Amino acid sequence: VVDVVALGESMVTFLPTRPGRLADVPSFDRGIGGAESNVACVLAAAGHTARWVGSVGADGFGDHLVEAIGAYGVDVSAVRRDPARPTGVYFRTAGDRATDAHEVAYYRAGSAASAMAVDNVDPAAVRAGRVLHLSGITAALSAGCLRLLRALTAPAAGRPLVSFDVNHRPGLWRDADGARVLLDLARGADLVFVGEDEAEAAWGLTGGPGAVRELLPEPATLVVKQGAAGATVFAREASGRPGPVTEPTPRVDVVAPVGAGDAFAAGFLSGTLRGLPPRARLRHGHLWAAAALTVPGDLAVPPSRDHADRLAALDGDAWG
Ligand code: KDG
Repeated sequence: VVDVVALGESMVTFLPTRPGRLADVPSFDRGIGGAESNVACVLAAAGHTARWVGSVGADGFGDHLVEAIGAYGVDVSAVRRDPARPTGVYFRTAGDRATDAHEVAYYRAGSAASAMAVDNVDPAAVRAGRVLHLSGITAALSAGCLRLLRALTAPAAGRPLVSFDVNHRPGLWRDADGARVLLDLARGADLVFVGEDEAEAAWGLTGGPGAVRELLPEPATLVVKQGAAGATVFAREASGRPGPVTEPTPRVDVVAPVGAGDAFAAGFLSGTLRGLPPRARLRHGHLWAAAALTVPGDLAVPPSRDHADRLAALDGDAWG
């Protein structure tokens, strides 16, 4: 049994070689991206077993994604190669360090991944993990992808623990239904990650983590990320007490926030798989996110398990 299966679209990413508007940046460095495969890569780099399920074109960019994600130690045997559709790509600008205002240009409409559907994804490969990690990005790709996510988050006997990162990407939702769809999908998951900023943008919530929990009482575990302030987990199991646990975010010199949410989810999932208590899960999430925040691309190698365990065990003052 693999620890985590992550399903979603991965893309070749193009990161600017210098700051500026997309209109002005003359050259880009190639990287790999995709929220769900990022989670799989970081988990594999930390010694967990992880599989990525996706679909890429039968093209050079598809080869690159399969090779690069495989090189992290992720099982890519269930990735589909679609001869009729291209691999998605996206470009981004460096963004403003303080505000993270950046431009993103996706070239993914009609991509191989957007054609993923209930009838072309192997259910055995998807359900083979202890955890199935999904995100709201997939729901925005096509009607077929949305039906696939609905099927995977529907109650089913013996399903793996379903982890869902809301990942609200306004640029991908052409209609107002996105907010409603994301809420419905989150309600079907066992573990949900959502940023306070996303909860405000999608659902108009401004009342902090408590307001998010009120809207989303269903998932056994709900993690509300509060950016530089901290993160709060509401966990019905594990702690034995129902109250929320909040852990401040360690201060780091941010290079680029992209990928930090994925690394956070991976760290939290790692703690979950290891049976760590809620506070330690949050700390691992923060530590792994800190690694991603301090590199320009999506992916950073997380701290080793020993190192992360030692940092997570520091007393509260080091964290507050
Ligand atoms: O979390 C990082 C992702 O946003 C990035 O890799 C691209 O998956 C991506 C998306 O759809 O925005």
